[in-house]
Amino acid sequence: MPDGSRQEEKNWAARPFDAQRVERLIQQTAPLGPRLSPLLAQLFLGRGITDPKDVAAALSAPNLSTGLRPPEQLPGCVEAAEKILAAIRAEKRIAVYGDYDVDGMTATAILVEAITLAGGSAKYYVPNRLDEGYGLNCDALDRLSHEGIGMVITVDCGISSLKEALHARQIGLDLVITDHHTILTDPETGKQILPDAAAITHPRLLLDGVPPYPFPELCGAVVAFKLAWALERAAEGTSRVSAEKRRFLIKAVGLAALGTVADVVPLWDENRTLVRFALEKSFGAVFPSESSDAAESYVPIGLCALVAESGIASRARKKITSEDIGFSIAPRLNAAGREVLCESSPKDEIDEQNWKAAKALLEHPDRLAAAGQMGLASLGVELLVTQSAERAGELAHFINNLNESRQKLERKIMHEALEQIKASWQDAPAFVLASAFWHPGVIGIVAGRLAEQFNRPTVMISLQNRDPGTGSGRGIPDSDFNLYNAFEACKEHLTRFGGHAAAAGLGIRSDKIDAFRSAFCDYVAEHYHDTGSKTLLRVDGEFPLSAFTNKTLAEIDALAPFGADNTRPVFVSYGVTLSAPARRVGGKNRKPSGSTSAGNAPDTAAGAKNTESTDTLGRTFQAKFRQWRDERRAVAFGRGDWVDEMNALYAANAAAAFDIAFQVVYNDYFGQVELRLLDWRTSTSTTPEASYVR
Ligand SMILES: [Mn+2]
Repeated sequence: MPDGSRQEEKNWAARPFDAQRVERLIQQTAPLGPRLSPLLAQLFLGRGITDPKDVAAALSAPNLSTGLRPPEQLPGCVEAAEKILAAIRAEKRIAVYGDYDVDGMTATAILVEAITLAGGSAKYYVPNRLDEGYGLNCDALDRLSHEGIGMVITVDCGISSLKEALHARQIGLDLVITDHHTILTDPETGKQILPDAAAITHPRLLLDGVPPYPFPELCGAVVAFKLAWALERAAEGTSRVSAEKRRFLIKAVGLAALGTVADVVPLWDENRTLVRFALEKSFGAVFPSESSDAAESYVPIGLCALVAESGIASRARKKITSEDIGFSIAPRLNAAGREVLCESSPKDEIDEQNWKAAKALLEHPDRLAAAGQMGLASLGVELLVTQSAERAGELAHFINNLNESRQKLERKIMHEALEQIKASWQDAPAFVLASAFWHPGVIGIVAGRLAEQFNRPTVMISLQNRDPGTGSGRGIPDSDFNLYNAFEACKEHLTRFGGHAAAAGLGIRSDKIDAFRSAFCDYVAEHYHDTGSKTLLRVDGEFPLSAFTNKTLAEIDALAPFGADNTRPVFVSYGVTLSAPARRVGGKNRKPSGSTSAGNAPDTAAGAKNTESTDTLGRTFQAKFRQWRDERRAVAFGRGDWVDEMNALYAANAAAAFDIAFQVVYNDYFGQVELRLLDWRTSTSTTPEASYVR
């Protein structure tokens, strides 16, 4: 760089800090529990948690009976449980109709097992993403009805299926809808438009005279979990359930936690309690060990097998983290639902082998019988419900291989999308990209990565073997921009749309794409006031390198689990120098040596805010930073490009000072804390020590 300086890539935005409030919070919480360190107090305050009681609650052991609202509070939940129990007692055959993402798969597994435990017989049906698409469809309902199914329970879908609900009624199917997606509203009256079903449970459902649910940010699997809880209570006829049912509910909390982390709902309130409980209790025996007794485990055996396949169990680890779920487990399960292999898709040798394995697994005679031709997502559900260790092993191995096919497809699509942007849309306020060569199951992940990288709302449309095409959009994390509303405003160009503020899907005819693009870009230009092309990096605090020790890390972990709306804290240190030139490590497609407990080489969950940078952007940056007598190892996955940049500055001046932004993680391999470098600049601080917060 000609002037020997370097600017940060992201906007570093400090969370509010006030030394007096830090001190006050420490004093106020002292009687309620262990004394807070200034760092931890600052983390809470910076995240808007100011009430000492909330701080104490966040730090105390997760408790389901005080930390979760009972199912009676969830709108429609008890009524749905009663309808299901009546169907069980009438010996109706029941099908749980799910979705092909982790939230849908775990929700399906929870209810299938709950109905069985309550004395009923349940099948599951997971639509094929490519052939059927998301949500209920009339053909599937017809097939289920022909198979003798008398009741269909939707999970993670169904709330906007007005037409399909009418069809179900016409063919005599009882329909129970459980969902968490956006409810249609009448623009004139503002009233909710609901499908005609026997019962509906949904956290945003407004019932006459009933106050709205206080924390509507539940994922589909948690809605299913609450219904399962209500069902076991109703079946038992008391609010205390048997030991067997209690065991099941603890296991179901684990499944619901997978859905919660994978669906990127905020990890606060009930969601945080649930995930913390799952990590400590439900997943207590997820890693194989001599002492663990299968009968004592609350983990589905298929999940244990998948964890073993994923490689995260290979280190001396006692516990699984939310980041393990988000970056390792969820992407693997999701890979099944992406249908990356299908009859018509082009295959290399490895894909060909995987496709043969898929067909053999789908045709297995012991397979839980299910209606129609389901896709590979049904294997993900089977992994979660199977009782056979052998079958669990086969499925886990297959799903792990499938994840590699997914990564390969994703790299190719990312590359082509970047080419399109470079060629035509560099200055557009939002991206609407389309291709007939993009696999519709993978476009959502790429849209999420582009939205984050360019700080612009992104819609990716696949026209592969289809017109209307399938589109998947992602909004901007940490912003007020609402993607669902944007689609609503442009709906004249769409054949269908649905979803949430941050992630939504659509259908569109190829001849409407240009018109949609200009309408969507106009909407974005008007409604999204971006802070420039840089993405926002929220900084929790500024501390010297010496502050980051194993003890500090334990304090930081008190805020865990980290994920949506509760991101792993980010710190900055000013005026650090390199101890030696930075190095590039790891092969192009290999994980760096020494995996860390805060996630291995990151692997993206659907819609997760973190981008998968490991395999696609290059090798890993590694360096040691020094500040006075303190030295810390730092890595940045996929940022091999930083090595040359930083070393050029170091070569010009070995005392060159940098300001670095990073997260702190524990490296199991080296047994010490290390920094996960997120951004850096040449130091602008002349007397850095003067500005430290100690
Ligand atoms: Mn969901």
